[in-house]
Amino acid sequence: MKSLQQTIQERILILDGAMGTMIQSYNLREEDFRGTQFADIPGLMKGNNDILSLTRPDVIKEIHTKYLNAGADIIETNTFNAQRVSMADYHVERYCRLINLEAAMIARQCADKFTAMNPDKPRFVAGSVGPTNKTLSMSPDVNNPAFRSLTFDELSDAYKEQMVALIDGGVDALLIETIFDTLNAKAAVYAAHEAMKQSGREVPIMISVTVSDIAGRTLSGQTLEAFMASMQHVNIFSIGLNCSFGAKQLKPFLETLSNKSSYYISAHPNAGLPNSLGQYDQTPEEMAEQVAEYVDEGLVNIIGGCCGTTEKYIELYSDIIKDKLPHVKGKVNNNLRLSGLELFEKSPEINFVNVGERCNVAGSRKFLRLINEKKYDEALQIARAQVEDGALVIDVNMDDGLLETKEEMVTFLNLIMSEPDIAKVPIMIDSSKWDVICAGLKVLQGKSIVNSISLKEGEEKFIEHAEFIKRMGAAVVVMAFDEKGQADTYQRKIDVCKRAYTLLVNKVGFNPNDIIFDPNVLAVATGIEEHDNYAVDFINATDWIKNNLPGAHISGGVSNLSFSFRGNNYIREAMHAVFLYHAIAKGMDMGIVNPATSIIYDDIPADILERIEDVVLNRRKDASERLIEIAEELRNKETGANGADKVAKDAWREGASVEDRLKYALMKGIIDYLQKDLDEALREYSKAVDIIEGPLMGGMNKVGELFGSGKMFLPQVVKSARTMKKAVEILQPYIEKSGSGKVKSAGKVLLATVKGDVHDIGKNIVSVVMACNGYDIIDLGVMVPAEKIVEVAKRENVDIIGLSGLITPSLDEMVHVAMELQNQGLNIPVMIGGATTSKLHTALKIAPVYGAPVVHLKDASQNSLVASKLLNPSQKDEFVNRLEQDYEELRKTGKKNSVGTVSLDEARKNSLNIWD
Ligand code: THG
Repeated sequence: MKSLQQTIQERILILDGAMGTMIQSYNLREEDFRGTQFADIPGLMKGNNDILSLTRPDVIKEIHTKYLNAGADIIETNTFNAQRVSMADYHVERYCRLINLEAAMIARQCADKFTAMNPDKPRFVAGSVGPTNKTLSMSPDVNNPAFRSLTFDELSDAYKEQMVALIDGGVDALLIETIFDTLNAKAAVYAAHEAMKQSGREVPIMISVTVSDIAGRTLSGQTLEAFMASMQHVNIFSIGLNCSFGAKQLKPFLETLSNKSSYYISAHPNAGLPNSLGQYDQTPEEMAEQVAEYVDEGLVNIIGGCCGTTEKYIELYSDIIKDKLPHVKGKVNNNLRLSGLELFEKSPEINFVNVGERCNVAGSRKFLRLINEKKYDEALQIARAQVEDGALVIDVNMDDGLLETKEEMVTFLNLIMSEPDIAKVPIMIDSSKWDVICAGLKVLQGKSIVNSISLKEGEEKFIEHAEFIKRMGAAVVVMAFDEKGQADTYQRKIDVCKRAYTLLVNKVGFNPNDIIFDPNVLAVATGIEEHDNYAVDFINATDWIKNNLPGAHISGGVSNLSFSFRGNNYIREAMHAVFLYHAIAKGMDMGIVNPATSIIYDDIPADILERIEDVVLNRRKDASERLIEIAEELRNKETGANGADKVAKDAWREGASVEDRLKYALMKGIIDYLQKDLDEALREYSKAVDIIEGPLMGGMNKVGELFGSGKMFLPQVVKSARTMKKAVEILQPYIEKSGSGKVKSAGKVLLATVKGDVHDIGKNIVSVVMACNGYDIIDLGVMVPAEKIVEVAKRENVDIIGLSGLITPSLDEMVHVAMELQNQGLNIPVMIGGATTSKLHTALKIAPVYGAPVVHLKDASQNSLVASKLLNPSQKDEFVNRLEQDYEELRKTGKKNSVGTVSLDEARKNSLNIWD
């Protein structure tokens, strides 16, 4: 007999319909449910469908038989609620093993009977595992958001008991379904692994989520993409959606799963939406018509039904799938994926991920005090402020000798989960205590980062910890420590990291992209000569790791670097900016930092910069003394307590014109003085619009330039963009009052990721940055066919078209789009961007087929600048001429190498010279 794994490659499989709806039609009474076995159990038994496998097995058998007759390839056991947690409601928790065993055997017998009748159509049994009646990620008590009615361990134990019985009873797969809380699902997959180990048999794991709102989030608030990141560690056979809505409303979410995963896809929707009485009245024919769309569009491998469906619905499926091809599993890139409520994907466009360091009792006196005093609201405020300041991940550390470390970690993480504006980002669980890390992992539904493990206690512990982290689905920071201690030289750092990498990848099977090395940021300028080369060693080790340990990321606790300058925040922050500038250039892609920092490399005055670089790059023997000297001078200028902060913080305002202040505020993303400065500007300028087009735009252009040259990183750019938005909001009423209506649009821009490509991070960044620069954006999303681009470009009369793509086939598709534009006689400039695109390819392949300018852009910071040149009649010709000359040059030199052999880096280098 063919296995489930073989059969699914050949055709679309039919899953059965609802068990509950069918049971209802039998109008069973309390005695039916209770039987003789449970006569003495207190309370009501009616409604406990799962007990019927023991008390009315004839009914269950008949229902399975009806579905098998209707053509179901897979039937589900009658065990949706059959674990201790739910069964406790009926006081029958001690019968869980029996219920599951019996249910699995009934289904097994029914399926085998049908297989025997027609071996060409083998029938399978999926063990149904529901979400239980409790949720691990939310508090049932409104007054106590940190409270949970159940723990991860309790739930996974309950699931394990159920699953062992299902496997023992002979199921072909486990279907973890109607998932509304990812943490419950994580407990289920954890249990599945344990159950398979115990029963000695592996079965495929099928996952099915239910979305709770039309935005497509789970009840516990995750987006589907965040959910998939949380489940990335599981060897998933199929992923899908069930319950929630009818087939029609579920379709867009099914498309998300199909496009963004590499699993088989299942769907078992409800029979439409419930009416006001909670009944489902979509007819089998109506439902079949909607499900047929899934099939026709190649979205699914398994189709079935949930609430409201019966065998009448399922029997129509055979016709729908006849001669239709099953969904072909997608491919996903191997970027590091993390999640909170939302997905965070570290794509190549994101050059640096800043992890907020402030929720650390050892790193912030204020945070320590708040936790000590149990002022959790204020402590949460610190987390929120970091997210607002652009932190992409939040580090949480409760390691303090006088705190109940584990309890505080759990409480704080639970509290974060009830604050969507914080919980949207992934968490970094920071502790040197293993039990604290375990406890943290067991309360987070997202895919988190464990910070950290190391070889300091030897290989055995290291492997054991790594295996657990892998099973809990987290990424990991590995500190460059070993049995001898902290790796403090270049050679030690790379040796330890290499050893850890080999163990993780070869022994543990850890995903290399989930490994984040921390080669130890140690304090420099301490006066101890051995410390002088610490930053250089870190930077060089970073370079080595990037080139030798494929997939691994590099992080570090940046603020450690400047401990010797405690009290002098300006020097400290300037040192961090310098360090990051050099380390990011070598591939440091993550860092634990203070996200509120406002100092960027470029504004450090030359004399200070020189002395800091002397220290960081260890360029001269007396570097430390010279930096201390200048730091003292700075301090002497300060007045009063807290002077360091004050002077460094507000010095930029003194003596500066209102234009310069606005520009500065934009660059730094400081909103504190916007209202004040804009009020002042409004008195000076006759038109509010001029403030936007003058100083504000000037500031944004500067941001673009700095980003382009690696002196600002993405979160800072986004912060600037947000500040711009805020400024425009403040000015909007004045613009409206003056009658000039809206701010004059800088131009209308159509953006699209081309057909065949689903990547949109880069494009979305372009969209944000351009919108903040006053462009009207029409974003057509991903997988956009050429015809659609042409149609919308014409209809909306756009000024510029931006095409994005990340995968190689997108290059050809871009050529195709350009040809279509040409065929339709359009003359709209095109901007090209995305990881595989290059100036060389644009020059050789795209520009030649289209009459209007086609400009390749290196990153999102360039678009606004280039667009403004293209749309400004006085600049356009010169720009286009230079572009054409440049392309001509590239065509001459580039062809020699042929496109295929020019590396992306070379192509990138070539593209640097045009807009500077
Ligand atoms: N690597 C990894 N994790 C880490 C570190 C690391 N976690 C902790 C730490 N190092 C990174 N976090 C901080 C947080 C704050 C400070 C330094 C590192 C800091 N705080 C101020 C000080 O001590 O002077 C306190 C300021 C205040 O009280 O507000 O510098 O290296 N993997």
